[in-house]
Formats: sequence, C-alpha cells, structure tokens
Amino acid sequence: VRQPTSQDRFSFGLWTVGWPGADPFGAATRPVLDPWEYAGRLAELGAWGITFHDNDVFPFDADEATRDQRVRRLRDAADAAGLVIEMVTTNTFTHPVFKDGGLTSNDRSVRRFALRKVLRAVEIAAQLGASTFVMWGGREGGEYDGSKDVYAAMERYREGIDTVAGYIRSQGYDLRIALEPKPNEPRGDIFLPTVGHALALIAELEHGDIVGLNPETGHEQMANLNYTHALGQALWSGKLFHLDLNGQRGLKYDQDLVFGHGDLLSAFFTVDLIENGFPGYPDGPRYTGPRHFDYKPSRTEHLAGVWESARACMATYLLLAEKAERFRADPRVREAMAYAGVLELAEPTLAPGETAADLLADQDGFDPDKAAERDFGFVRLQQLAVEHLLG
Ligand code: 3MF
Ligand code: MG
Ligand code: MG
Ligand code: MG
Repeated sequence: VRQPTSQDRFSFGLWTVGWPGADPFGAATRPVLDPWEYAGRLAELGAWGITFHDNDVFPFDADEATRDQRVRRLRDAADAAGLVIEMVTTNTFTHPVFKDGGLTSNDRSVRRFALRKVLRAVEIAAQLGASTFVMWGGREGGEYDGSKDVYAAMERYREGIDTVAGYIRSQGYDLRIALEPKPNEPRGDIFLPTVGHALALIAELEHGDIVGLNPETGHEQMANLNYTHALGQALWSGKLFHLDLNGQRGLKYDQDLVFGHGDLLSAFFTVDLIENGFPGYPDGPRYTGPRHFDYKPSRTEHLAGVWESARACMATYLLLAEKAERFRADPRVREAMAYAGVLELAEPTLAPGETAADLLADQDGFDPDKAAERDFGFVRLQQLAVEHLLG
C-alpha cells in the first residue's frame, strides 16, 4: 500500500496517539508526551492534519498566559511539520464539575461555566484556522430516568448550541459546528444518541445552517446501527461536516479500535461511500472533509505500537479505497447493481407532474404476483464486494 500524502487529508486527534492507556480498571501503560511531540511523527507517517480538545493542550486550570503559550507552541510544531489544525473541540467530561453534564447539567452555574469553556475553545479554533468545531456531549445524559426533565434538557441543549453557533456567526468566524452522537459511555444514556437524534435537534436550531454532524464508526455500531447508512443520511441532509473513523466489534464498550479492525465489510462500504459517493447520483453530494481518525492505540502496545496503529488506520483506509474503486469499475458489479435495481431506486416514483390523485386513478395493470417473482440478486452483488475486499 502506498504512503499517504497530504492530498489524502488524513487527520488524527491528539488524544488518540496521545492516549497513555488508562482505563476504568487500570493505570496508564505508556508515558504521556507533550502535545507538540506528536506532530512531527504524524506528519512523517503521512498525516495532513491534527485535532484536539482544549485540555489536550493545556490543563483545565491553566491561566491565560499558560494557555496561550501552550497553544502557540502546538501551532508552531504543527506549522513546522506542515500539519493543518483542522478541528478543535472542548473537554466537557473529564473534570468532576461535569459529572452531570455541561450544557445540560441540572446545575445552572455548571451550564454557564461549560458554555463559557466551549466559547473559549471556539476562539482557539478560529485563531488556529480550524474549519470544524466538534461538540461531543460526553456527559450530557444520565443513568436514572427520574434525574432529568428531558424537555428542559432539550431546551438547554438547543440554547447552548445556538449560543455557540450564534457567537461564531457574530464574530464572522469561518467555522462550522459538528455534533458527535454517542448512545452511552460514560453516561448510561447520552442525549443525541444517534445521528438521527442529532439531525432532529439541528432542525430546531436558529443557526442550524452552520451545525452538522461528526459521526463516529464505533458510536453507531455500539447501538447496533449501520454506520454507512448514518453517513449516507447525514450526507443526504447536507450535514456530513466531519468524521471520526475507527473500529468496533459489536455491542460492547467504545473500543476505538484501528479503522478496519472492527467490522471490515462495513468499513469497505464506508470508504466506498466516502470515496465514490452514491451509486445512483454521480453528481450527488460528496463528503469533502478530512479523513479523521478517533481511535485508541490498545494499551498492550509500546510507543512503537502507537505509531504502527496510526499507520494502520491510514493504510487500511487506502487499501479499502483502492478496492472500492475497482469494485465500482468492475463490469460484473455494474451488471449486478443494475440487476439488483440499485440504480433504479434513483428514479422518482411519480412521473413529472403526477399527483397522488393521478396515481390513485392510474390503472397501470400492475400485477403484484408477477412483480413478486422478481429476483434482486443482492447476494451475488455482496459476494462481489467480498471478493474485491479479499483481493
Ligand atoms: C468519545 C469520543 C470523543 C470525541 C471527542 C471529539 C474523546 O467516545 O469519541 O473522543 O470524539 O470529544 O470531540
Ligand atoms: Mg468514541
Ligand atoms: Mg469521537
Ligand atoms: Mg472515542
């Protein structure tokens, strides 16, 4: 597989390669480096960009001067390595003050503090030229249904996001917000558990036009949902602003495996959608943002394994992109897609100008029994994908 280049627009969260391996049951297994120490190595491996939470770069209680100095140091390292800082986000989950959430904490003083923290991170994002500001509501949610007035929680979530979006707009920042859904962990239930829930909230916002999504592979798969379908619907809605690619094996804790180390067949179709778009709409919407990885190098690995896992994310993506391109170009696949009616689905069900009344009046002599005889050949089409995937 070829070496990635900046054209591939691969980016990594500093918290991914920077994860020292502490989990709820065990201490860290690797040393923590300073944030700027990751830039050079990521660039060498072929990454194009980096992303971070405010507190990946400076401590929660840092004073103004420390904050500015550390952000500047990171920016200089990124510049020296030729890396773009494409996304910035806020940590509203680590400090105990956020134990009942940030924007939807029952405690109003905490909500005001959280919103201020988010707005400060927005300023850093704008100052560094990031194009996306991610909001993952890590602790927005609960364990006990009696603990939350869900109507109020939605009101406060909307108020919080609209305040941030309105601020971005009023400052003239060239920045869009991407909400990151997740069903659970660390809370028992998190608000905006899926892409669909987030889309519904965005529809209620005053500044919803600059608010979209940052769907993560594992977050959808933790709820047994189809990640590629989630990306597809977000794209259809014009809301696929950013991505968190990783791997997840079924319904368990958020594994954050290397991209492709979970459901590989699903990863194939994810890359196929990102790279090749919708089969029935050659001029349809396409994802044009970064190929961003949010994974965790397993805590069994040394630092060398950290770099190996970052390389693996990109290598697997490139391999799948190559295979997906061949899959789409294969005449047998084209034929199988046509046979399956995949392209036929792009044809409107009604004729131009036809109304529901016209349809009701239409005696087109449709014979359901005859139509029921149709074979779709989906299995053959899927097997062609498997054979391309296996090379
Ligand atoms: C948690 C996540 C988060 C978000 C991050 C981005 C720590 O499962 O995926 O990573 O991606 O907060 O904003
Ligand atoms: Mg995750
Ligand atoms: Mg994520
Ligand atoms: Mg994660």
